[in-house]
Amino acid sequence: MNKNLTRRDFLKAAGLTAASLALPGCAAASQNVTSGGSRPPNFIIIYCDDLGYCDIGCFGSTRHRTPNLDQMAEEGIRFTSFYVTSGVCTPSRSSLMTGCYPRRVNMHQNDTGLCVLFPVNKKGLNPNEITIADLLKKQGYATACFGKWHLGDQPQFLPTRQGFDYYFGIPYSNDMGKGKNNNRPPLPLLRDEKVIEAPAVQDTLTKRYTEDAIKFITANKDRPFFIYLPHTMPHNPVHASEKFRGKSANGIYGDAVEEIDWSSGEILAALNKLGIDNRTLVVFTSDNGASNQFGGGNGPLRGHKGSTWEGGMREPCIIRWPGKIPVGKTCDEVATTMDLLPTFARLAGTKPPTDRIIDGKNIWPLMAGTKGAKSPHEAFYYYQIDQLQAVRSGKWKLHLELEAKKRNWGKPIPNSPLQLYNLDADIGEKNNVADKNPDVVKRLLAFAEKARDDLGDLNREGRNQRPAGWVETPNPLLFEPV
Ligand SMILES: [Ca+2]
Repeated sequence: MNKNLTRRDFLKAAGLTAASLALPGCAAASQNVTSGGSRPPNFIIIYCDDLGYCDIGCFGSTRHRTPNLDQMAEEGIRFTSFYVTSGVCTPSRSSLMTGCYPRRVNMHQNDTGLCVLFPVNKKGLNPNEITIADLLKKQGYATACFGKWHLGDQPQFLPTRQGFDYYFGIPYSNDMGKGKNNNRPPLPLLRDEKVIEAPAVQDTLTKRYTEDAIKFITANKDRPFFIYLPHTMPHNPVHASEKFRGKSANGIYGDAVEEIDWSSGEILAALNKLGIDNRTLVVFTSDNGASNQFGGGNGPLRGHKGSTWEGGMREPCIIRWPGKIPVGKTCDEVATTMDLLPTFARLAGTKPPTDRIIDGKNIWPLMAGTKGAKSPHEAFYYYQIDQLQAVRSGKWKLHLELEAKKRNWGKPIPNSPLQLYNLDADIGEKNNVADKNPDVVKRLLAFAEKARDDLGDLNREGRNQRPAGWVETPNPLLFEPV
């Protein structure tokens, strides 16, 4: 136990955190929010790691029991064309935090051109970017992140420097700890900026994130709060706590999904118990599609994690806010994780940053089920690392003709042809209808060229990219027992 966190340490740290939230500056900011008329809503984003499009009941899973998420969908709205901006963790997360495409904020690749950050990378999300947490904190929100960050493991890149009052979680993927063939540090579990356990005990991560999040919700029930809960699961190596292990019909992967369902139910129950259900907007989604190796499923979608097929980037999404969001609805308009920042900004009584380009749009009319509301995106871009591979506009998705189609791992695919799919009729991207729709192809190619100019492409800088954060001599995050 001495190597890990003791119960006493945990309580002590939680107590200090509660005290820090009660600082006079924080209280004053909170009063600013409440004195301006109606109180802004709380926000909770539950963000799974590698959960597939069809891994929960309300999105078609018949293997996983997810009664809490199914009920959440009945009490809210399901988005069925909801996108992340990358098929892998780091770039996808950079978009959720900043409301921008990964290339915009230069988080589309790591310091050596690989698709995600690794421990002790020089790169991280630039602290000058304005995250959702920065924006809401400025509005007087209490902000906390519980889970996997993956936007830089150096101190200046951690959640605590990116708008979060409090952090509890692992700084990168759970398969990036010390192994036989690497010199990486044992997988660190952090509270704020301090490693409190290494290697992190993964079986209980979902449970501990949940308990800590509920503690934070309870402590901040009387003021607006923003909780970002990026689960470590069901990313490989998949773990679940004792109560769930061996209980599902789909091995450890199903166990982990069912534990996430439990976790979501616990959080919704806490909101209800505290009487703040009606002033809390909760989003449930995933950072990218399921891998084809570990038990997850993307159902009718083609492809998987790490690709620009729908299976890599279209995610299950449920949004619930009793009394404000209609119950039991489905929205098939194109929406993205980038849209959460501008939408939350509006709901919190402020606006997104105006001194820089923000790619996300306010999708409140879609969330609110406004009759006739349409996607605010004339086009959506599918990048893989630094390469633009596809573009969607309305029901049409065009895969670009590529001499060498990049993959995250392994050699590029040579001579990938131009392909056009009607996603309304062909969600599985099976029937290439490019030949029959030359005008559509032309229109989507023009969007692609617009993206190349703005955001860049392989071997081409975009005119409106911003620099990532950079540290010349990064240090490993190590556990130092006192
Ligand atoms: Ca992921």
